Amino acid sequence: MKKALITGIRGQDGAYLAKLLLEMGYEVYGADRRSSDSSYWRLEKLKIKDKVKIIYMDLLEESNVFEVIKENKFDEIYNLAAQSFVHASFKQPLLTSNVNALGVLRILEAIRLFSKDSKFYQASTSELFGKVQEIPQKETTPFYPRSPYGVSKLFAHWITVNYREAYGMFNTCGILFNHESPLRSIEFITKKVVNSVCMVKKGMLESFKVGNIWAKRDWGYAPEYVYGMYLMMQHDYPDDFVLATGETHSVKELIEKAFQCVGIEIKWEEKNNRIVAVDNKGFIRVETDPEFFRPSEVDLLVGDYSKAKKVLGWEPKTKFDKLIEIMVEEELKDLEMLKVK
Ligand code: NAP
Ligand code: F7E
Repeated sequence: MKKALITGIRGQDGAYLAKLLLEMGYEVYGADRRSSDSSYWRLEKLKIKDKVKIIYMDLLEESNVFEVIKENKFDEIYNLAAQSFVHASFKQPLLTSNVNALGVLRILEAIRLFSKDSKFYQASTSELFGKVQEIPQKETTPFYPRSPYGVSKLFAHWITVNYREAYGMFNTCGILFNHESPLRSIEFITKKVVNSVCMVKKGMLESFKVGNIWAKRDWGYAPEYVYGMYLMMQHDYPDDFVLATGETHSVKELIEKAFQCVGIEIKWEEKNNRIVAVDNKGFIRVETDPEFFRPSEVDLLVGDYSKAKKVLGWEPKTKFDKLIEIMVEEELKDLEMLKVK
C-alpha cells in the first residue's frame, strides 16, 4: 500500500486529494498545524475524517518537518499547505514568504537528507504569471508575479525545480489556475459571491461588497484538478504542468451568473462614483468598495493545458457555467440546513 503525506489537509484541495488517494488505495497522512479550532469540516463533509491519519507538522518549524519526513518515509508528498489568500499576502508578506517559500525548502531539505525516494508535488500557481507576458499562459510563459503571494510561490517553484536538477529528486510542480468548489473558503471571490447571492435570495442578506469586477480568471472545478496532481505524480518522470480550463471570465460575469442561477435579474449602474448592481425592484444588491481592491492586480489569466492533455491525458470537464451552478446548488442546500438547525 502506497503511503502519501498531504500538507494543508484542512484546505479545499487537501480534502479532495485525500478522498481521491483513499479511493486509490493509499494510506493517507494529513499534515495539520496546531489550531484551537478542532473541526475538520471539509474531511467530515467528504466522510473521510476517520480514514485520514492526522500528523502535526507546521511548515514554519524545521525540526518538526524533518522529524515527520525522516520517520515516515512517504512514497508521495503533496505540499498543498500555504498562506493562500493573495489579498492577505499584502498585509502579511513575511509570514506568507516564510510558509510558502521557506516552508517548501524545509520539506525539500528533509527529503534530500532523509527520504530521497519520496516523490514531491509542489502547488505552484497561475499567480506566477501575474502581469501576463503571453495569452494564453503555458509552462514556458515567463513569470511576472504581482503580489507577495506570487513572489513567495515563485521561490517555491524554482527551488523545487532546482532540487530536481541538482539532486535528481522526483519533484513535480503543478501550475494550477484557480479552481473552486463548495469547499472553497469564503474569502475567495467565487465562494463569497455564491454565498452572498444565495443569502440575498433567501432574504438573509440585503447586499454585499466586492472589489475589482473587471479582473478575469480561468476558473475550474477543484476535484478535477486534484486528479491532475495525482496523474503528475504517476508520470514516468518529474516535470511541470499547467492545469486550466482555457476559458476566462470576469468577476462581473461571475456575479451575473450567480444571480441568474437563483432567478434574480440585475443591472449595473454608477452611483456616487461606484459601480453597483441593482435588482428589478430597485434594491442595490452589490456595491464595489476600495477595501477589496489589491495594491497591484492580476488583470487576466487564461491557461493553456495542452501539455497536460497530451502527456497525462488530463482534461477539464467542468467549465465556468456548470461550476457556478454546482456551487449555487450546494450553497442553497447548506443555507436550508442552517435554517432547519
Ligand atoms: P487552502 O484552502 O487555503 O488550504 C491551505 C492549507 O494550508 C490550510 O489547511 C492551512 O491550514 C494550511 N497551512 C497554512 N499555513 C500552514 C503552516 N504554517 N503549516 C502547515 N499548514 C499550513 O488552499 P487550497 O485552495 O486548498 O490550495 C492548496 C494549495 O494550492 C495552496 O498551496 C495554494 O496556494 C495552491 N493553489 C491553489 C489554487 C486554487 O485555486 N485553489 C490555485 C493554484 C495554487 P489551516 O486550515 O490551519 O489554516
Ligand atoms: O480573487 C477579484 C480579485 O481571491 C480573484 C488563490 O487560490 O487563485 C486564488 O487567488 C479575483 C482577483 O483568488 C473581490 O481582485 C474582486 O482579481 O478569489 P480570489 P486569486 O487572487 O485569483 C490563485 C490561482 C491562487 O494560487 C491563490 O492561492 O477576484 N475580486 N472582488 C475579489 N477577490 C476577493 N477575494 N474578494 C472580493 O471581494
